[in-house]
Amino acid sequence: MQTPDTPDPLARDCALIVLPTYNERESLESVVVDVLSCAPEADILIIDDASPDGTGRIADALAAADARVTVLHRSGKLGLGTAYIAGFHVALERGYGYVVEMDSDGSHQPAALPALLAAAREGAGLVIGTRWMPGGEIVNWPRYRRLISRGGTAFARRALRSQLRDLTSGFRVLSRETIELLELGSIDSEGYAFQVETAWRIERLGCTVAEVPITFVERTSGRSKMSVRIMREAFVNVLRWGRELRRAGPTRSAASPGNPEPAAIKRAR
Ligand SMILES: Nc1nc2c(ncn2[C@@H]2O[C@H](COP(=O)(O)OP(=O)(O)OP(=O)(O)O)[C@@H](O)[C@H]2O)c(=O)[nH]1
Ligand SMILES: [Mg+2]
Repeated sequence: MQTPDTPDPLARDCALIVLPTYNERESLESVVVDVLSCAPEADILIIDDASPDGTGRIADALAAADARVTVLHRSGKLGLGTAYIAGFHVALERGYGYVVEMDSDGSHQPAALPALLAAAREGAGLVIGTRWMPGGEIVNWPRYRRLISRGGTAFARRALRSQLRDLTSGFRVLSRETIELLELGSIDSEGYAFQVETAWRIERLGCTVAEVPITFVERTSGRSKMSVRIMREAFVNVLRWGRELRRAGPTRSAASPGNPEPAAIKRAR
């Protein structure tokens, strides 16, 4: 992995786009090419968990071809949540002002990056690329996936008293300041639960959250890593956090007891 010795002060205005990969050899190259063309000022960090299909070698070739791309290789499949936490640490060390979370399977459209980054630069601590809002769309998802996503979001919103409309969306921008506020060491969930946990914690911390409509396209290659275990983790964790929230009282949050006010949400953009 390439890492500069000292953070570049100019990096404060820049974004690090974190692309976690596990067996994404068919989609990774086109995602990286499109991201670099849609957000030419940003850098990319690919985090590959020793993909058996050779995705890591493709990532290395992409890094060798363009200095904006670097790769973090991990020893095995350690989960999406820990991949993003590793990416957050790298971004803080290198001095970036923003981190983008993005899938590398083609579901998240690089063309949405300018709007997401603009919302972050306008001051939102968290920008969520949102499917379930006017202007948002899902292409080619079967009915059961829509039901799981809508049902899961409705359940989590209610249990966590959240105002966010797409708690499980994985296409996001976090500001450096927001990442510094999150206690990264205490986040233990991955998959959908990781996305719900971080969004909800940020909302409860009182950061400004912007929701920007996105079009989500079902992957056309590779295989989903969604599993019953990941869905169960999300369900169990949301129930637990909801219980802690109710015990903490009507306005106080178990996740951020010192910050009772929920976030200011910027709605449609
Ligand atoms: N490094 C790393 N990446 C992972 C891991 N699990 C999933 N990913 C990547 O995280 C992104 C999201 O995973 P997906 O399998 O697409 O999950 P999803 O988007 O919820 O499911 P689909 O909609 O079916 O694609 C993809 O780029 C995966 O390759 C992991 O354990 N480690
Ligand atoms: Mg996906």
